[in-house]
Amino acid sequence: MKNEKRLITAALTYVNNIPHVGHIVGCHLPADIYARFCRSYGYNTTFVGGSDMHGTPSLVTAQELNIPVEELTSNLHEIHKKIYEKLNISYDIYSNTHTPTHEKITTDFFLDLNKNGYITEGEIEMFYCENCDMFLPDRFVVGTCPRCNYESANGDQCEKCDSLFSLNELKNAHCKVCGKPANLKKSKHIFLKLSNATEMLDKWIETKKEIFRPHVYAEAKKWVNEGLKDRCISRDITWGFPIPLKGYENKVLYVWFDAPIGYISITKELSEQKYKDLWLNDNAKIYNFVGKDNIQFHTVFFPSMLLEQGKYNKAYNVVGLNFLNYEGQKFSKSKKIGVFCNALLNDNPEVDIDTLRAYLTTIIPENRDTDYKWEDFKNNCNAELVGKFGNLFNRTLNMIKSYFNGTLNCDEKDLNQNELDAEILNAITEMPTKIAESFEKAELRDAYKLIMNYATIGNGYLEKSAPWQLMKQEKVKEAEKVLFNALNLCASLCIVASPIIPTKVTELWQNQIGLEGNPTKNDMWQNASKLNIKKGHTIKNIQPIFERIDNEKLEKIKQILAEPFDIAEHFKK
Ligand code: B3M
Ligand code: ZN
Repeated sequence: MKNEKRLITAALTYVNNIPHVGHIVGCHLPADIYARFCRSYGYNTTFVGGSDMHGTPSLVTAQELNIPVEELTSNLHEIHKKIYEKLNISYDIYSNTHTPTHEKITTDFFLDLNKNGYITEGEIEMFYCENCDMFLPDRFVVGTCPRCNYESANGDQCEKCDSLFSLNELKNAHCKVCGKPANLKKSKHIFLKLSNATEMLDKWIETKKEIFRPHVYAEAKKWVNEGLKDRCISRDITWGFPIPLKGYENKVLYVWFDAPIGYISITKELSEQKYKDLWLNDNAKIYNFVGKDNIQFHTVFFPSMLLEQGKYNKAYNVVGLNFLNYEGQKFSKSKKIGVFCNALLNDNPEVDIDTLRAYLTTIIPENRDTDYKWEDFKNNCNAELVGKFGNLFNRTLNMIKSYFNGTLNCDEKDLNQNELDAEILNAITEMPTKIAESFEKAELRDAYKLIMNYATIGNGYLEKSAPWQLMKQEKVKEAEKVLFNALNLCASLCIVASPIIPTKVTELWQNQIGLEGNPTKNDMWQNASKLNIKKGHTIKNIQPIFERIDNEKLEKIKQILAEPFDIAEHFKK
């Protein structure tokens, strides 16, 4: 086990609806694969996540459904948790941001910043509804767009013509809750003095030049170079944490103020020791996996808070991802376009989780936006998982069974190596290192490709060594040696593929190859370059590990996974 401590975080998802596959690919899955790799490689790894309970979107949804926002968010939190469990996202803890621990840490954080002079007061103008007696956040104000005359523009933006304008330009503004006219009114707010942090922040971002992906570094730099403006962190809504200052009794802290602090409090909830080791100690490496629209909050907004407060560890890397599209279009809950995760709540034998995880790995939007395509889902299963990976195991195990009754009686010492054997033994020593390099850099698509190449090397070896020929020629010892080498490669493959398809490799390792232990165990990676099969090894049951998908089956899977989630129906009791 290595000494290095790592904390992996996945962005805390809003719970105003259920997750769609874009959330999975854009954050939970890459974070999970990375965490699984780190555990396997021997880092002392902790992986935390949770639901982002606060914020206007949940409040708006709750009001639309006419239920208390606490009910909406706690109910959806449980659903999110279950879906991530079904997808085998290996959180050490999946909590949320509406807990006493989180409130305490957030309040203390705020008070520290206030003491350090990083908070300032100011006035802003906002829409106010006399009838509801409240200030209206953007999403609570509707009016006519000053540019295109669309009648359902929200606050300061119009989704029809995509324009942004100032609040006082919105025509015929009225309250979304009660429908009465809304008027602009001034009120007092608190701000983070982002401008004060510019120098410190710029220095910190510079230290990340070689660590952040280029698009993440560029975005952080852009924000700082454009000049940071003070940012309002109070909101006139009733959902969120109170502001511990006089005169702000009717306001709450902005959701983006408390949400990233959630990483700290959720770690603390997991264990006091981990909180100390990971947050109060600079040696621990923190990796934040976040979607495209969260990058500025993790590279500018939150780090500035951490720098100004001065107590906690900061991210080592912010692994910012891009967007996932669906068959060339944007995912849309309202238009019901996409792949939703509600089907995962029920047991659907048609939907194999590792087959899905493997396909999703191929479309992780690491360096650019990517596209979910059903045809690619099918092809990845048939050509890669069945054709390359599964095929290697199947052939190797079947030959061992039929030629040697399931037991191999050779040993590495008996190996009379020819060139082909040397190549494969070389691959077993070298491929795991190469694959680890890709995983380490969070280049997960490359890691997956290398894993499939590794399987191809195994298939090529069988092809060229042709144990079936050797058997015909009565070179039994030779054939046994080939299968011994191939089975060792299979065992190694189980270990290196474990971050992506953990269930399948466990099944292969334990029930088919018949090895002791578990390929997904912590610190297992070091065994990937060794020969795990010993003299006298007997294999167990052979079964195809992945199932081909034909068009009919694809249709079925599609119907299950593309079924939209009706939130109103869900909350109707
Ligand atoms: N809840 C945005 C989102 O769900 C936001 C992330 C918070 S991370 C601290 O995409
Ligand atoms: Zn109103």
